[in-house]
Amino acid sequence: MRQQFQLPGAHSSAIDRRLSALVRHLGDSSASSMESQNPNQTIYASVTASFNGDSVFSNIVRAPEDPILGVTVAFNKDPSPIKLNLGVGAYRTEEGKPLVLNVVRRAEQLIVNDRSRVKEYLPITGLADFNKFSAKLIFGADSPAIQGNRVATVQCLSGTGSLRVGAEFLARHYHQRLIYIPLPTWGNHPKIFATAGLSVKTYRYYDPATRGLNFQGLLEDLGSAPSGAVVLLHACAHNPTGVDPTLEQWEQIRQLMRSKGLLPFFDSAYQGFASGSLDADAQPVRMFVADGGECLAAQSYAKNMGLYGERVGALSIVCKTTDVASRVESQLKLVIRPMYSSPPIHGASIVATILKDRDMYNEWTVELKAMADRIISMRKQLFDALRARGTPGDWSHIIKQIGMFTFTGLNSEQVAFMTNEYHIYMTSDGRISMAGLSSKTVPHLVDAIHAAVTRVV
Ligand code: KET
Repeated sequence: MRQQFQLPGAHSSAIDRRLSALVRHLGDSSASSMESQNPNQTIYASVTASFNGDSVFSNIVRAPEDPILGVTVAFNKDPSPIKLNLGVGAYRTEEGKPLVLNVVRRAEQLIVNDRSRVKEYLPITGLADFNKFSAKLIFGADSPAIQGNRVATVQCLSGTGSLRVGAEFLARHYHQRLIYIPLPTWGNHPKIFATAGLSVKTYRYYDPATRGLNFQGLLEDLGSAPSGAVVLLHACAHNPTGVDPTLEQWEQIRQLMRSKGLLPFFDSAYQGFASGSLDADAQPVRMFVADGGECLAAQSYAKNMGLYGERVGALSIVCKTTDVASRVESQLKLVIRPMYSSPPIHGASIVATILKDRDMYNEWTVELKAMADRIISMRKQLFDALRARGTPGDWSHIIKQIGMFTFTGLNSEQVAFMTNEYHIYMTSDGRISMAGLSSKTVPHLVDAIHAAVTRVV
C-alpha cells in the first residue's frame, strides 16, 4: 500500500493529487507520516494557505463563455423589449415560446399516473426499451443489424453525452486515435473528442463561395485520411451550415469510406428536422448499415422530441457479429460507470412510452412535422422579406439550406452590429436559428440584416 501511492510535490500531476486524496480518505498512515517529514510537499499545504488568507483557487483564470450557450447568457442580461435570441438551436412557437409537445405531456401523464413505477436506479446501460426503440428509430425496424442482433445501444445524456461516451470508448479500445470532423462543425465536437484523448483533424465540407457543399474537397480530404481513421458525419441537417450531401453524394462518401476502412461516427441530433420525416432523415445512416459494415451513431431527443433539458439520447455501435456487440457493450459499461454510474429515468421513460405505442408515435410524427414545416416557412418568409426590401446579396441559400439553422454568410462584425444596434443575438459565425424566428419578428431581423450588409463591410 505504502509503495503504491505517492504524495504529491509542489508540481505534482492531477492524477498524483487524486491518488493522494484517496490515500488520505482511506486513512493510510503513510500519508500523515510523510507529511510530518516534509510539510511543504503534502496535500495539506494548500489547506493551510487558505487559512492564511488567499483562496486556494486565486490563480484560476476566468474562462470565456461557451460560443453558443454564452449567447443565451448575454441575451438574458439584455433588458430591451425587442431583443431576439437566434443563438441556441431550440425550437420556439410563433409566439416565441418554448414548446412542450402534446404527446410528451400525454406520456408524462401516463408515467405519473402509473403507481407501479418506482425510482430505482436504471442499469448502467439505461432503460432497455428505450435502447431497443431508439436503435429501431435510427436504423429502421427492418435493419439487418438489428435483426442480426449486432447493435450495442446504451442510453446516454442526450447527444453530447452519447458522443462523449463513444469518444471515450474509441480512445480506449480503437486502434486509430484520429478523428476527422467537418469544417465547420458544431463547436462542441472538437472539444468532446479532444477531451476524450483523440486527435482531431478537419475535412473540407462547406464552400463559402457557393454557400453549398465542397464535395470535391470532402472527397480529397477523406481520400487522403489514413486507413482506419474515424470520420464524424452529421446524419442530417448539418450544423451550422444547413448543407447536406445528396443521397448520390452520400453513396459516394460511403464507397470511399468503406474502401479505405474509415470508421463512420454519425451525430444524429436533428432526425426529423431536416425533411420532416424521421425515415428520410435517417437514410444516410441506413445506407452505411445496409452494407454490413460497422459504425457508431449518437442520437439526441433534445430537438425532435423537445426534451432538451431532460438530457435523453443514445449511443449505438453497429458491429459485425452478436458476440462483438456484446463485448463492446460490456466495455461501454466500464466507460459509463465511473462517469455518472447510470443515466436518468424520466426522459427515457417518456421516449420509450411514445416509441412503443403506435398511436403516440403517430402523434409525435405529426407534431414533429409541424415544427419542421414552421421552420421551412420561416425560411421562405425571411427570404421573401429580404428580396422585397432589396437587401444586397443573393439570399437563396436561406431557402436551400435545411434543418434548424441558416448559415447567413454575415461576418462577426456584422453580427456584433446586429446585436448592439438591434438586440438580435446569434453566434458570431453568422448562424441563425430559424426555429427562434416567427412571422412577427421577421421584419425586425430584415431591418437588422439590411443595415448590417449596407453599413458594415
Ligand atoms: N450534435 C449537434 C450537431 C448539435 O447541434 C447539438 C446541439 C448536439 C449534438 C447536442 O445536443 P444535446 O442537447 O446534447 O442532445 N446543438 C445546439 C445546442 C448546443 O450547442 O448545445 C446548438 O448548436 O445550438
